[in-house]
Amino acid sequence: MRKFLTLILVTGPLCAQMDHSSMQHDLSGHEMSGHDMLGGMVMEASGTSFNPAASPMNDMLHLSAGSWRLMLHGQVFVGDTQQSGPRGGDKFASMNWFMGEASHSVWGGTFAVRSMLSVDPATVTNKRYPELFQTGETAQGRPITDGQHPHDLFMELAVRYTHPLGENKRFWLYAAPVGDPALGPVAFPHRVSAAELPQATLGHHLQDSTHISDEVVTGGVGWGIFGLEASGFHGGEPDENRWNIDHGAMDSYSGRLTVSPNKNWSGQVSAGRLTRPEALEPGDQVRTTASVTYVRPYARGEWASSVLWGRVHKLADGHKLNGYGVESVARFGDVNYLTGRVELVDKDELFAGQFARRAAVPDRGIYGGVHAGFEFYPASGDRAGGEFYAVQHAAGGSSGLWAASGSGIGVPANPAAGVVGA
Ligand SMILES: [Cu+2]
Repeated sequence: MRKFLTLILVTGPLCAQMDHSSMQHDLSGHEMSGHDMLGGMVMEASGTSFNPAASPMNDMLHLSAGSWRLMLHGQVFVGDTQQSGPRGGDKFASMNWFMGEASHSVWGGTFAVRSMLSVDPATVTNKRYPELFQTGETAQGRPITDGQHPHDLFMELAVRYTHPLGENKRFWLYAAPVGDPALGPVAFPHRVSAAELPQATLGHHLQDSTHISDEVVTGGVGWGIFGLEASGFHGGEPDENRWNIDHGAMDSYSGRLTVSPNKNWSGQVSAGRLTRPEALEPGDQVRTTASVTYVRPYARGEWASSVLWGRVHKLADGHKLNGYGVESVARFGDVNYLTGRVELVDKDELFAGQFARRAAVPDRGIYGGVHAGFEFYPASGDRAGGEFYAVQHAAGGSSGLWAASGSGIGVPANPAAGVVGA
């Protein structure tokens, strides 16, 4: 039994709430039924993925410039994580992203240009932050274990065109030198149910890690409550240089079926074939994911939850990894949050030699993580927060148990204190 402490991450949705009236107008002008959500601009989180229509939008900034509509959105998390011990580490870091989208009516449809940026490469030093049992991608030329890589400066650079096809139907085209193909749930940084949990899911590389891919082209059709999409993209994960835009052949493909029966629910199943996703690992992967997200608004808040599953089949040796997760965030009293996540994830590169021997020795290791946190904004507008973080694993032979507890203390000076909850 090993103990460590996590004290982490106080955040500010770096957003304002101006000009809510234009938003209201759009929402009230339409019956927000399934077909309006599918492909609808307001619902899109990253790439062409959807959060349910009932997701809170009070932290987006909507403006207009002439006949263009502008939408700005962003989040900044700053904090210190302490996961001391042989596998862990401590770090002061910031995770953040900023998104801007401009849209315009063209030929009876909507044309949109979007950019999403992150300064993670500067604010997460040495190319990783500690996260016990996390794996995926590389830092300093070696596979990352017990850590998470920062996101790229250019998370998304994309154009999209959405066009109605008569009653209840529409199609959309999306093209992005850097963007999010139709594979997986809404990526965790943008998923409504993970809105106050900046740490990556342990299942990230089994579920939604393609959210930053190169050379993405997606075509989709929406029909009633259903959306069906297909994408081509470059399968290789972003390289370690997080400041540039990578390039590669469009060598991978995916498809996704989204169902949004009403404004509260959205679910998806998707599958893709990825060519050489991991820089240091041979072989291609087939990835399959499914997820359901539910958002329930109530007076002065809402409750958002997701159930997630992702599976990677490594074609080089037939190895299969599954990751399951449940996460939830409840906002209450306008500005307070309670959030948590529980995961159970197969890992194959946590221990020396595990990757090499896994073909001969079936390793059904199960690794789980629990993230839980709370945030309160006292009347001053400062934000107090904390996170409880616990992980444990039980792997055949090399088993161990980690238990963790942490507690947060108030951290003042939310940079957006003046506008949050306005
Ligand atoms: Cu990611």
